[in-house]
Amino acid sequence: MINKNSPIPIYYQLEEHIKELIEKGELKPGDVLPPEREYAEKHQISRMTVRQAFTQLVNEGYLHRIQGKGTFVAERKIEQGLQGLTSFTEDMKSRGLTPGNELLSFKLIPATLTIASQLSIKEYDPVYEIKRIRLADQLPMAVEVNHISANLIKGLTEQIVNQSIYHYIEESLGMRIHHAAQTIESSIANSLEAKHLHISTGSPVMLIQRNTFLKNGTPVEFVKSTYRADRYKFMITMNRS
Ligand code: 16G
Repeated sequence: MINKNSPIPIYYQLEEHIKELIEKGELKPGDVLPPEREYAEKHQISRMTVRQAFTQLVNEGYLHRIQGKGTFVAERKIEQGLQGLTSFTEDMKSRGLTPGNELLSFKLIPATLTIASQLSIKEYDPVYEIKRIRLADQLPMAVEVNHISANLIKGLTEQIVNQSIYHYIEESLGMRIHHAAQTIESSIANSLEAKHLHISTGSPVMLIQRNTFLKNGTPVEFVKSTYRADRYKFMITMNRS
């Protein structure tokens, strides 16, 4: 497996070998890897080289280390396409995962100036503020804070937001969600986000902001989502015209 005469660096060969085992399913999420020392002895290479391969795999999200316990195979990341305007519920279902919500709070509040300008309404107009932990197969993926104009989207309840907001807007209200503008940036989890997402404070997260509109340009929602960076990646196909 390791060819010392190859011009390919040894740490890289080991890295590729471990990746292959993960991709073939011979190493599964949650499996512990043999200690660095064992790898080094088995392949007659230095511990430093093994460490370099492990570190690389940790950085790429294939492995994660737990202090004092060892190095484990990480959960596979969920890959989300960026082309379609979909809801969390739809995204999870299309992957064969069960979507879920943990409702943190559901309030009707007067719009602040910022929220009002995002939703093209007046300051103090009524707005639903919905804070949810979004789950996939019961595992927390994201913390999401939605702001929705109560005069536009009428009749939201805790029961509805515990399921799908998009489904309610389209199927019950018969409105058509048409387009959105979204930004994605990297950030680190604050202590509250970390608690909700079951990660340590300071772990990498992706901050996504979405403004969604009806066909005539009326804003439907202003949403901030914080996604676990170790569980999610975004994919886009591009054509050069
Ligand atoms: C997604 C959207 C969010 C939308 C929600 C509706 C992103 C980054 N955000 O989480 O803007 O409010 O879906 O989900 O994708 P629901 O219909 O399952 O409630």
